[in-house]
Amino acid sequence: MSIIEQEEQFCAHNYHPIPVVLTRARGIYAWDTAGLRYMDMMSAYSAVSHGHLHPRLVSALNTQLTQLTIVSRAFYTDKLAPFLEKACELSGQDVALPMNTGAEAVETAIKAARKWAYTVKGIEKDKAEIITCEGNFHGRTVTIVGFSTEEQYKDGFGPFAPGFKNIPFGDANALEKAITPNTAAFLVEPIQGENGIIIPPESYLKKCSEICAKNNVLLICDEIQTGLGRTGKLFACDHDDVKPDGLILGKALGGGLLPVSLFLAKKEVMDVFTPGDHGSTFGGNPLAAAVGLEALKLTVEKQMPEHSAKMGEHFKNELLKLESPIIKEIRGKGLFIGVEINEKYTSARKVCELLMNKGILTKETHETVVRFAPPLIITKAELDKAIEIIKSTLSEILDGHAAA
Ligand code: IF1
Repeated sequence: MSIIEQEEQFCAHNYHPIPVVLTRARGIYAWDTAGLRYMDMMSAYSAVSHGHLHPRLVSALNTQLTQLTIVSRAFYTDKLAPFLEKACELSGQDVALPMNTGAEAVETAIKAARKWAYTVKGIEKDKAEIITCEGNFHGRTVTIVGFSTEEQYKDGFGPFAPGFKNIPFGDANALEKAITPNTAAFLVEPIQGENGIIIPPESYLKKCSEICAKNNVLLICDEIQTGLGRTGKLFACDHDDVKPDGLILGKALGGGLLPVSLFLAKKEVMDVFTPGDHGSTFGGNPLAAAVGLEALKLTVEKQMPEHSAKMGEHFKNELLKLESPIIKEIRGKGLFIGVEINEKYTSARKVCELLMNKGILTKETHETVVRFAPPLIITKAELDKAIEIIKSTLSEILDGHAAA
């Protein structure tokens, strides 16, 4: 029985992986069990922004592994506070609450916003509303998928939590109109990832920030995917010079080694939590804290946001130069790029499978978009190699289409 057949038999079918079996990775590369090398242009959905097994992150993990791993938050440890102070310093937030997965940090933000609404803003108990956007992706818990607009993410999982209202993404007036006296917060991705790398109009977030401030509504930005340099700034909020009332980080915060997430907020918001209100067995463990701190330091010391901006610009320009009729649109900021495929010629899935055969690994999102989000350490030469592979793949498709 092959590994793929074994996984078919023993693993739930909640994914449809690209047919490659990986066994090793380092930097921007991964190798399959046949020893073939691939460029990872997906970075585990941006969790591997530092590259696979970055030596400084592995060293931070190995050192901590010889000292202390999990003791729960029933006790203090010497690693959590330095990690959280660095995260607050870099984000300009006052306080952080450590969790593990992105969804857990989003759930934490939802709880904080609701309790702030009742205890600080004075909204009537159980009446708090949180505004979210059509096309959102904030995780897979039942609460979170309850306000998804992707039917498949909801189908069969109801009933859902009340208190959420969706508005069109990118329309600040829609936010203004949706606010009621019961609105606690506006939860938004500065750039929508899963929806296909959707960039809002210029200064959208700035306008939303002003509308929220005017209405005493918390602006909470989900930067689980866009954070830590992915879009060419340390945080995507920085493109609009916006400091949200709450910030959610995850993915790359764990250095591609383990799940680390944070909900960060101003003191007035985080103070709603009193001992026993909220928690997590693994949240804030010293292993995660040691890696998280090193991941933050590495991001800044290696100027990864600046590199991401430069490389992203180069990559987008080279893609544009291909002038391929198969490419309908190229969207993105920094190394957070989505290429919309013209369905007349082929599907995004098909493009990903052909790219795999030529040594590039990536994944489609929403049938028509090929996502390119390589580790932020990728060099110009490596990107140019990727462009060559993409170029030959697209022309093969075109020839095949012409022949057909
Ligand atoms: C899947 C993509 C999807 C996220 C944002 C919270 C979370 C995510 C902005 C939850 C997670 C992952 C989940 C994974 C595929 C991937 C993803 F956009 F990154 F490609 F689904 F949209 N906020 N995104 O992007 O974080 O609990 O997963 O740690 O669920 O298929 P998590």
